[in-house]
Amino acid sequence: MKIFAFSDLHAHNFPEFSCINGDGLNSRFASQIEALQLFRKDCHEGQADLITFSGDVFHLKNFVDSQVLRSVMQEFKLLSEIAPVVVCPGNHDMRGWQSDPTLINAFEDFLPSIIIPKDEGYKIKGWTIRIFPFVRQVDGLVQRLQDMPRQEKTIGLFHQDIVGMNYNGFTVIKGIPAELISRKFTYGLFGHYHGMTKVAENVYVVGSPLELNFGEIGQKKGWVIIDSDQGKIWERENVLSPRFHDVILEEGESFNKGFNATQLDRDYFRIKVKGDKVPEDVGSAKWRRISIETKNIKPERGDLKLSDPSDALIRKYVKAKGVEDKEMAEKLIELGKRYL
Ligand SMILES: [Mn+2]
Repeated sequence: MKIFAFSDLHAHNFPEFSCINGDGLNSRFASQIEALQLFRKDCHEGQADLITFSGDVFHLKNFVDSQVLRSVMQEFKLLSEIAPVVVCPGNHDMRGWQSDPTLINAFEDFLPSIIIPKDEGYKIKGWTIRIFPFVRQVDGLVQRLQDMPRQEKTIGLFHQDIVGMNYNGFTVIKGIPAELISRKFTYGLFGHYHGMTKVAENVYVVGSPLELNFGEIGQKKGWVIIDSDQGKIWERENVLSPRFHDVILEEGESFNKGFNATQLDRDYFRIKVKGDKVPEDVGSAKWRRISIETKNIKPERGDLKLSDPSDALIRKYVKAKGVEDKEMAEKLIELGKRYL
């Protein structure tokens, strides 16, 4: 049986550094959907028998934009036409502090192939998929796992921290020990931390399919594939989705060197320029992905601000709405100026 595992989609119309693309979608959300499409293509070509998701479908907990909901539901539906999709609820799938999955329950109602198994797990081809939805107090879950006999031919889906993992400069003390999962299950597939990480021979933190923000620079992104007949587990890295870059330019240093055309066109840049003069070639990359910090200038973000110089505002507006809107943009700027 071939299992394709993904996690931590965090679907959202992220406002920063985004624009509205030709399909009327938030460009950063569009990248999330594109990553799902890459995953679906891989599931299709690799003839997946089962697809697993280790938690955090939507970024926001108690609200989702109708367009985001519709697009994500559509993508999950297409996935479920390839193979059954088993979902483990993450903390972003819970309502506030309660262990109460909210929006992902809509999947169960609308898409019969989306499975959120109960305690006994989901059975397929002689295997059992068990889910362990996110809990805030991990001690009880660790105890439960310790008391459990080894689960043969079983894949455990989790959304928790793993003891000893190190991220953002701190080491996880309260979490699940990787060796416990390794001992009790044939495979363990975790969500929550967003960088793909092998934590034991048979245990993976799957990670998000693409970088979601500047905090995830350098993390490995993609999905995990298991061939349960051959006893193999491997990584599939997504090298096609946009990446984030923090760039610091010394005085007089040019920006474009060090990045290829694909990166300049596709990626998000947060540029700090030392000194007062912004190199000319900074302007040749896309406006929505650049913030500039000099001694005197505060970071500039992609959203429209009336405090921007009017020519910059027009450029941003035209970029977001299409060139034909230039006249309208100029009118709006004029209108806006009266209130400044
Ligand atoms: Mn999470």
